[in-house]
Amino acid sequence: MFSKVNALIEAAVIAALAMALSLIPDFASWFTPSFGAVPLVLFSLRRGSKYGILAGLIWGLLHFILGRVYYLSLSQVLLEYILAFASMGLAGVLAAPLQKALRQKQKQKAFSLAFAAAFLAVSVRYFWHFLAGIIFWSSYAPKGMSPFYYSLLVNGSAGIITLLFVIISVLILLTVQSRFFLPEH
Ligand code: 218
Repeated sequence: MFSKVNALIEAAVIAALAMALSLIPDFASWFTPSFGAVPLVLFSLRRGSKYGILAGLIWGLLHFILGRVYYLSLSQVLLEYILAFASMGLAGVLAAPLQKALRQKQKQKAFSLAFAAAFLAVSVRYFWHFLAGIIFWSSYAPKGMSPFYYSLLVNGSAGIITLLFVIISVLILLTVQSRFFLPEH
């Protein structure tokens, strides 16, 4: 199922890197960007969704090992630390078209595909957090604010800032080292 040893090793390293970046900042602020999303999306665009989802899953699981899980209930934790993190690997569904565009030197198409992949990964992940926000985090909403708008505000802003960081990184890497997205082994 996971036959490429190089890709497996990369998945483990990327998950560890994403987890290390998740420790910034060192306090719970749901408005802050998820810096770990950067290596995860880049890796998914290099290796495709199967390895990307695996790396996302490991990233989510590392939160348990390091005691970084905010637990409200079992279903909340499964939604926010398993499903949401694994979803980030979905960026990899556009890896093959991106690689084709790069090989054919279609720079503009490559940029569009990478942006679409980043948008897909980040929006699916934050959709799960948005949903969890309405269902599980409503008691944290300021008085008078509906759980829907509270969750949209919190997770929408975190999602947009995260997407911004991911898009800037993709733009830089595609410009200076597009070979990253064309693994040889
Ligand atoms: C309104 C609201 N507050 C907090 C959370 C929890 N949440 C949000 C974003 C990301 C993560 C994963 C760890 O970084 C978590 C647990 C929420 N969903 N909604």
